[in-house]
Amino acid sequence: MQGVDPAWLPDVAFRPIGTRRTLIRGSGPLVDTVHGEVAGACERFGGRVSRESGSYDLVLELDGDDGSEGFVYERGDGCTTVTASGARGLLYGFFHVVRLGETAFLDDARRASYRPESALRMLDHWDNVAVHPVMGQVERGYAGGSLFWEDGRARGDLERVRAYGRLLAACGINAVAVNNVNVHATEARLLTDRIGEVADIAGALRPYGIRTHLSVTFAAPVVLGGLASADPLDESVRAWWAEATARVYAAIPDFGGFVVKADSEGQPGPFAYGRSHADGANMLAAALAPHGGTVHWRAFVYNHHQDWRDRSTDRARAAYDHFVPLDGEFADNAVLQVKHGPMDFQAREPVSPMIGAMPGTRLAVELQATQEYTGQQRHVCWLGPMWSEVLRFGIDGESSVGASARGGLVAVANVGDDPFWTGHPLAQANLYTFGRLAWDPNADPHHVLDEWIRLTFGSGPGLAAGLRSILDGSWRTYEKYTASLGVGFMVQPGHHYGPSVDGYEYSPWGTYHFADRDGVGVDRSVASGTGYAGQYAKPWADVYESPLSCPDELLLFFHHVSYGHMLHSSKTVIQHIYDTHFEGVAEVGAARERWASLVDLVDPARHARVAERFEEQLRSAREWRDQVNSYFFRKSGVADERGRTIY
Ligand code: BDP
Repeated sequence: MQGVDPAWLPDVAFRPIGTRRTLIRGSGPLVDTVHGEVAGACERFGGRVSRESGSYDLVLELDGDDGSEGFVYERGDGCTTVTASGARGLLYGFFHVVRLGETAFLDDARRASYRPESALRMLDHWDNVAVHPVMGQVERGYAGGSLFWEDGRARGDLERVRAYGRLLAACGINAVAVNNVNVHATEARLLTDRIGEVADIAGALRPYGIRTHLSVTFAAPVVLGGLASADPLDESVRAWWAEATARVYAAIPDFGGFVVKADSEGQPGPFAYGRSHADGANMLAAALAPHGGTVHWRAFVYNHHQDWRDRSTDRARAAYDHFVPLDGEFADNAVLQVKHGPMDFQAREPVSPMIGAMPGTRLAVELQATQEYTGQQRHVCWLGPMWSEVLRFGIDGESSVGASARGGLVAVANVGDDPFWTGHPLAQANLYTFGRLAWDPNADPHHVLDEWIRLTFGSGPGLAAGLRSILDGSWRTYEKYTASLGVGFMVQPGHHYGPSVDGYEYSPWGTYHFADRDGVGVDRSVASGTGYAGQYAKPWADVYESPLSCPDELLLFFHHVSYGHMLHSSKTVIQHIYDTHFEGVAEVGAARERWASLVDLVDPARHARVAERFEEQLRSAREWRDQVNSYFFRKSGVADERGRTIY
C-alpha cells in the first residue's frame, strides 16, 4: 500500500519463498489466502506455486479443518513441509516459514510442532466511531485516527484493514474488538442497526483468520431497545439480548462475541439493579452460547469517586474484592478480563492477585500496548520485558500467569491510521511482541525483539545491534525517569502525559503516593495498612507484607517508608530516586545519539520520525527528572550525595 510502512512484512521477507517452488494442498478461504501470499511472492521474485503434485521446495498442506491452530514443520530431503489440521494452523505455519527466511530452506533435517498456548489472542481497539470531544477518535490513541472508522462510519475502503489483519496474523493474533469499551451513543448502535458496518470490517479481517468482537453497553436494552430496564434477570431484557445477538450472527456468522465494561468509570452495569457481575455476564453469555460466542467481561471495577481523605479504601483491592467471591458462578463462555496489575497499566505494578485466585473462572489477562502511561508513543518504551515478567510470574510460586490465562491474552491496541501504524515507528515492536508472547508466553522476549528487528529492518549487523541497544532496556529507562519504586501515577491528570507530582494526590481516583516530609508510599500490608498484600497466595503474601522482603521495584506500592529507608540495592530510597532520574535522562540521551548514528542505515522517513520523537522524549525525561527530584528534595530536605543540581 502506497505510503504505508510495511512493518514486519516488507516484500523482501518473502524472497526466500518467492524464489522457490511451492505446492499448496487443501481448500478453503484461508488456504486461498496462503495461496495468494505465495503467488504474490512468486510474482515478485520469479518462483512458482501450484496445487498439483510434482517436485517442490516447500509444501504447505492442510489435511481437514478441525479448527486447530497448530502446525508441524519438517525439513528433510531438500523439501520443507508445513502440515496443519486446521486452516489457521496452515496460515501460521506459512508465516513461520516467512519468519525463518532462508533458514527454512537449509538442508538440516528437523521436525517440530507448534501450537499457541492460548486459544484467544486479542487486540482491543478503544476506537470511537464518532470523534469524542475529550478523548478524540481513539481513546488513549497515539497513532492518528481509527483504522476502522472515519467520518462517523466504517471506512469505505478497507484495504488498510485487510493489511492490518495480515500483519496481525503474521504475529499470531486471532481476534480484534473494533470499538471502545466506553460505549457512547453512536457506537452503541453498532450492535443493532449499524451491524452491517461491523460485518464489513469482519469481512476484511476474516481472510487472515481474525474474528471480530464488539464492545457493547450494558444499557443497550434501554438505550437501543426502549425497554424500561436492563436488569439481567428480567425475562424481557434477556429476550432482547437473545434477539439482538441472533441478528449479529445473521450478519457475521463467525462473530467472536462481546466485550463489556460495566459499573466502571461511569459505564452502566448490573449494580443498578442489585445484581452481581456474574448475573450480568451470564445473561450475555446465554445470548451468545447458541452461536458459539464469548463474552469478555472486564474486571476493571472500582470506585472512582473516592474520598481521598479516607485511608480505608484501597483501589488496588477493588477487583479482587468484587470478583473473587463470584468464582465458580460464571458461565463457561464468560471470560473475566483482568488487567495485569491491580491499578491501571502503570510502568510498574505487581501482578494482579486475582490471577490465580479464581480457579473456577476463565480469566483473560489484559495488557496495554497503547502507551498511555509509558510515554504515549513519543517515548521509546519496548514493553516486552515487562509483559514477559508478568506472564512468567509464578502466582503461587509455581503456576504462571500465562498458563492461568485460560480465557486468553488481550492487549489494548496501539495502532491507528498513521503511516507507521503506531505513531512512533519503534512502537511496532510492542504490537509484534504482544502477538508472539500471546502465542507463547514463555518465549524469550529478547529473541522476539531480534526477530522483529530482522524482519522489519533486515539483518545488517550494525543496524540490528543499534536497534537492540535502543529498545532492549527502554522500559527500565522509562521507569527510571518517571515514578519510582512502584509508586505510579505522578502524571498529568486527564491525558496522562508528562509529570505532575501531586496531580492525582487529592483527587477522587484512588491513586495516591502519600509523600510527606518523612516518607512516601502506600501501606498495603495486612499488619498496618489496607490489607491488600493479603490478597496474594503464598509466598507472595509474605514477600510483599514486609518492607524487608518486598522487591525494591515495588517497595512504594506496598509500603510507606522513610526517605532514609535502605533498599536491597544498598541505597536509600531518596538516593535511589535521585540516581535513577539522572541515569534515566542520560540513557535517553545515549539512545538518541545511537539512533542518530544509524542515519545511513535506515529509510529516511522512518529515521526522521524517530529522531523527532527522541527530541521530545529527551525534553520530557528532563522535565520528569527535574520535577520528581525537586519535589522529593523539598519534601525530604535530604541533599543528593553526589551534589548534582536539584532545583
Ligand atoms: C484507563 C484509561 C481509560 C480507559 C480505562 C479502561 O485511562 O481511558 O477507559 O483505563 O481500561 O487506563 O476502561
